[in-house]
Amino acid sequence: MDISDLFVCIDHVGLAVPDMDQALAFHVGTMGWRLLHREQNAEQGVDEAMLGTGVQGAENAMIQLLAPLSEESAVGKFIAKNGGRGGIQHIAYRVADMDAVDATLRERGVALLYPAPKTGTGGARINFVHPKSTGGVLLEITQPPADAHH
Ligand code: V0V
Ligand code: CO
Repeated sequence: MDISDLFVCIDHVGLAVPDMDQALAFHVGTMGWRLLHREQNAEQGVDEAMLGTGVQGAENAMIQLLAPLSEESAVGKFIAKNGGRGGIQHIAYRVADMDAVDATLRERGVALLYPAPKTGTGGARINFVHPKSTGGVLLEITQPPADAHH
């Protein structure tokens, strides 16, 4: 299958942050990005804030601030390896049909982290490709729910 048409856009860039309050003060207070959504995702081990910019109500660029819920979580380990500092933890591609993209990537030998998609921000379906298979960048694939605003 040609999956090129199924990649819609970069949904968000995920930033690991050691301190959510400080990160919000900078990205929202100083930079003026809008706070679109707050959520805790216990399965992913993150406290999350989705920020956006662009036309209000139709933000076309998003960043996801991720503070770890524990040291053993993916984001906790990332920050520890980075000397206690934050950084770019992942890039998320939005797809129109997760099942089709998932199946085609597997056929092409890509090792997705989860055997089936898990629940992400706002009820999205998410999966990841390990940085070892991508040249060093953790890639997320996300399909937002049909009624998502962003
Ligand atoms: C680890 N490595 C990374 C990396 N994390 N490289 C680039 N970006 C990252 N984020 C490198 C690390 O430096 C080592 O390189 C190597 O990978 C170690 O592999 P590992 O032993 O498997 O490392 P771990 O235990 O740190 O785990 C890495 C993975 C973990 C990718 C398996 O982070 C994971 O399960 N991620 C998926 C879940 C996740 O990230 N959730 C948080 C976002 P050397 O030293 O060997 O060269 S949640 C989210 O985005 C949501 C909810 C949403 O958007 O909806
Ligand atoms: Co993400």
